[in-house]
Amino acid sequence: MMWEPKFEAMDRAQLAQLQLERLQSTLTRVARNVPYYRKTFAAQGIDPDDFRSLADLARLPFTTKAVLREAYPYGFFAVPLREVVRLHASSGTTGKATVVGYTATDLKKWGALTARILTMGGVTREDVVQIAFSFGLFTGGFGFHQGAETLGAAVVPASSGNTRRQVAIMQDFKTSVLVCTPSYALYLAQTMEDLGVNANALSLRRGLFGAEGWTEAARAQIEDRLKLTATDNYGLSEVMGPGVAGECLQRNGLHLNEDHFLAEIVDPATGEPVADGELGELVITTLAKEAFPLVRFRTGDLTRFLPGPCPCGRTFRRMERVRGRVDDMLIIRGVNVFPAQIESVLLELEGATPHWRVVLEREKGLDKATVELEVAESFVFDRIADQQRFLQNARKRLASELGVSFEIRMTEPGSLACDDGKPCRVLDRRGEG
Ligand code: DLL
Repeated sequence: MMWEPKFEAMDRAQLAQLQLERLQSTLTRVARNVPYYRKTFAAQGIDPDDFRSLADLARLPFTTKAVLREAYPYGFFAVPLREVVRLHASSGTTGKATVVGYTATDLKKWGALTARILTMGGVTREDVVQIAFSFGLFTGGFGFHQGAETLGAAVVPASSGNTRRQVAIMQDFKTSVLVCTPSYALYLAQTMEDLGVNANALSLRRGLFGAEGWTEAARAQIEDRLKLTATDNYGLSEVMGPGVAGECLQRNGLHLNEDHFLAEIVDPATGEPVADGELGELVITTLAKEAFPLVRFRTGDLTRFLPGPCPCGRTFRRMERVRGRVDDMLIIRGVNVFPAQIESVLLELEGATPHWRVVLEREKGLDKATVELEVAESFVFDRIADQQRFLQNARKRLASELGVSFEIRMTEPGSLACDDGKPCRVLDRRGEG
């Protein structure tokens, strides 16, 4: 099922044409109405009227969170405030929040985009949708609320918190769809178990989770404990909120709503596009927003494009679930390495556990990288030869996937836990002595 098959299953050549037209009109509008773009376009000799091909995108300047912050609160709005009917704000975990605005048309489009995400996740108008995202400046609550109403489902704007009450609502209202963060879903599962509520007795069948990173292991747990099918969805306030990308029921990557958002993946260090399918930073240009359009916004989120068509029939490209933040990037002997990349190689090794860290040192002016890895207790190396093979294989895999050689050190289970119980993945000693 698709909410807007006309767009979601659009022929790729037609989509490219639509993107180009929308991009041209966005560029014209921002050049006229947003001082930052007017100035940077002028300085770089960019004339929106000359913009003829999507391939020219790489000539346009990036927009960073820092630039948005400087324009606090309304400096990036492309319409007068009287045309704005809603304000939200990014969480502002680092520094000042960014205020984002929506015109009435923006809100309508946003509703359609979140209706797409809900439909992708298997929601229909027959459903009772409990939204346990907070309703406030955060975009999650209102964003999904409008989508679920657009879809014609019965919406329960439960908002976040008061978990016992959420459970009672699920029981009494016969909630069939849960929308919240994956961590809150797990917390709800725990609360239900503590209260002796049997998930099988509830009406839950689908869960749409997003707004933070999670893993396949978390998905398996949520599905098992809440008895629903869980899909991932992605978005960010600067660009819109939820509604940017979501998994269909194939659950093999998140379809980007490409008629509204032009996505690129760039090397976070150089800003150059990475080769197709390589991991890098997601950069988004909005194509149809009125109040808060953005050109080449650096999301800071790491992902890659996935190849091939999706059996669901959508033609929109898929991105892999977000692996982490660019801020986590390490530069080892000049090569960009993300802790998430190391982890994904390690987790494919039989006997490895998710408990590991990388230690960086400097020897004779050169970076030395060592991965310390806890090995499962059940995975006993009877023979030195097996141990050698494991280490050799791990080294080879890391070197070929990351382009850097690592030493591997196996450690006892439990030896890498940090004080606060959270993993600390990187110990960088290169600045010491
Ligand atoms: O989290 C919007 C949203 C609400 C998305 C509800 C999905 C569902 P912000 O508060 O601005 O907006 O946070 C955006 O959260 O840059 C990512 O780092 C992270 N994030 C969002 N969705 C995912 C996801 C909303 N599915 C920031 N996986 C983004 C991993 C995610 N990280």
